[in-house]
Amino acid sequence: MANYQLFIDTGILEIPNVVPLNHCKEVSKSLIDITLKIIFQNEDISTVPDELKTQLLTDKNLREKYLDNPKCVWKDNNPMKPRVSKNTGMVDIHFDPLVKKYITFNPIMYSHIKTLYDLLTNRKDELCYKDGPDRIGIKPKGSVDMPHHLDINLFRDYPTPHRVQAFIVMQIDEEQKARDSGTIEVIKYFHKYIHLASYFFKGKLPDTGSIPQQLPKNIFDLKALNSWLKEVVYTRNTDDEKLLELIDSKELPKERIELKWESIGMKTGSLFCFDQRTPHHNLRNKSDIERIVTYIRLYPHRYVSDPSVIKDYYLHPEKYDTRRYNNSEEVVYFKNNLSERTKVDETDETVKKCLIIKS
Ligand SMILES: O=C(O)CCC(=O)C(=O)O
Ligand SMILES: [Fe+2]
Repeated sequence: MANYQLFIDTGILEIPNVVPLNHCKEVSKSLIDITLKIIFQNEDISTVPDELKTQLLTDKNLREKYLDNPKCVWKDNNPMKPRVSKNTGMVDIHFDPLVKKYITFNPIMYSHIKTLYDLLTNRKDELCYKDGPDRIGIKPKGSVDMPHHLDINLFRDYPTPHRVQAFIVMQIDEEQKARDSGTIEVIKYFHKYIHLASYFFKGKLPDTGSIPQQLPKNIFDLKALNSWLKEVVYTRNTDDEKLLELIDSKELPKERIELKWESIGMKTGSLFCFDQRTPHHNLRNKSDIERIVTYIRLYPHRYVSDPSVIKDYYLHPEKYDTRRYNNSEEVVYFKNNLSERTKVDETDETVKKCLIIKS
């Protein structure tokens, strides 16, 4: 059994062997194929050696060597509009048939994430895809660090429940140093101190209200935060009534925990979950093996205001501008057989829960 308590304590949890390796391999191949097809549909990439093809996404020299239009990786040939970002690696593929088959409605994955929500909220609830199916991520060699961020805003009310953010690793170089493998880097235990961090960074970090909130390393200074926690918070060395109240408002770890960025070495087939209050970003990749993940955004049913649209996101994505399905390159590329791609088995128990299909 997975050590769910570790998630509550540290804010992160890796659960290995959620998807068998042969399925991960099939999915990875399919995701690479589709991404290359969509991005390079007007180019002939047959002469590019197979092991270099995904590096066309990150390597300008390679594109100049092999492509008629090396700028085709950008929308409108504009480098400010990358079709696959070199730092996030996120690709707008939502309806890959193998992802649907092995990942999106995977009952084991579902049950782990449900257990975490139940523990977090102290209630029991089924889960669903409130915003439709999520994207995938591909980071080939040459990808760079994603900006440090939080997917909530430090200075605003956080949505409740805190989302259990999750992805499953389809492919990663397990031999490569984590720092150079494309994996995620996080600050464990941050969720225990987030209310204090919010106080500490007020007036230091720009308060724009935007989500994700960027945490530039020079301003989001962990060394300064750690010293303040040590010298002011844990010793209660302050006359500030508001701060004292804040310190007492939540139970802090008895011994102060030094907050630091940590890259998380991971295994193919693992489900990785992190508390939404955890700062994170994925990393550069120096390996020949692409880091490929499938993101999962499940929410408890009771946070859905209109259950009738959930099923529709999946079955009629072309109707929805909201998640950019309507204009997504995937939906446009497959418009003639989109229903084939998005069709689901409405009798499957996990599909029913995830899409709130009433029997
Ligand atoms: O790819 C990752 O490791 C994390 C990406 C990310 O920022 C997220 O899932 O919110
Ligand atoms: Fe994120």
